[in-house]
Amino acid sequence: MNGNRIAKNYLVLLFFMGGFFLKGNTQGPVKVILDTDMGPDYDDVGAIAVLHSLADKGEAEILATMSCNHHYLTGPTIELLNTYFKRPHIPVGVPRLLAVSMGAPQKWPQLLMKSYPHCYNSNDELPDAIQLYRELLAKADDSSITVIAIGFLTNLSDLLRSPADKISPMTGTELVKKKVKKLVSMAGRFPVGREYNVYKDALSATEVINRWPTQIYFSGWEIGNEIRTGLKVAGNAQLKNSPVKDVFSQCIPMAPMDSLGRMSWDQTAVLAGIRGSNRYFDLVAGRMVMLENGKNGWINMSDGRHFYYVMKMPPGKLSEEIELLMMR
Ligand SMILES: [Ca+2]
Repeated sequence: MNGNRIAKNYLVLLFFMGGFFLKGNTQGPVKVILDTDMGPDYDDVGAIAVLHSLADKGEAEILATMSCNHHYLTGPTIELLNTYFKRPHIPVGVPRLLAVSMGAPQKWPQLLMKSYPHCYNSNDELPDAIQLYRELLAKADDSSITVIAIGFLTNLSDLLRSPADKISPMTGTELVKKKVKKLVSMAGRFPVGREYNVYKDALSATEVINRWPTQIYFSGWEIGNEIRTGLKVAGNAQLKNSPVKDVFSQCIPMAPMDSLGRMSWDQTAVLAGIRGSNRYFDLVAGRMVMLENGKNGWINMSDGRHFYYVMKMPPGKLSEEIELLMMR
């Protein structure tokens, strides 16, 4: 009798576990293309660490990592970091058309290039980002790709403008509409303001804001500004031979404003892009609009296709969660 009850309970447990795993398998990891400026600020290093941590946990599948920044070291730095995180084969695309070129004032990419294995020394050795986007989207399932942009919107604008070619009979806009599920972008200030990723290439930002055919989720300047990370990474004695630690250790002491840790703009977009925003942020629906001089504004619309995040989780708690992922 007792044995029967144990067997019955075991079967019930298996039933619920089966349901759990079945649900997990049907959802699967989020298929991500990351688009980063990897240079001017070092939150991109924290963001790519978060991305790889979430991939390690089975929550994300990284299809490609793109640079939107012409600076010659951006592509090699991205490849170096992918290699460090044991994913050296992730394709890296770089801009071939007009793009902003911005190096790092703290010279951290040069530091990494001296210290860690990498295959490339210049963007000239890497493929065109737009071609790579088109190839990946052409072979993707419908509405299957999440694009996470943590830099200028240059590549995404060029992708929208790309014509049909031998890769696909669809234009870039048609490919995005069919294959992309959503865009999550660290860009803008809300409800109104002027933010670096927007004003540095305002023409591209305008194109994407006006023409991108899927939902766009914006993690604005005001979100990442509240979330400080990097001190625990820099002070973690157990973390050895880590490019993430090296960058934060080198850069944080160079700016008094970073004494509480570096602002974590880009990590927020990666985290919410993969896990969804619900646990971390409330959403405001509407439409982002471009104003003069690279400023953006906002129009509230209940049926809007754009959303901006508003802090829900206390910033200190979110900082802890992000920094744990950066140290994984
Ligand atoms: Ca960035």
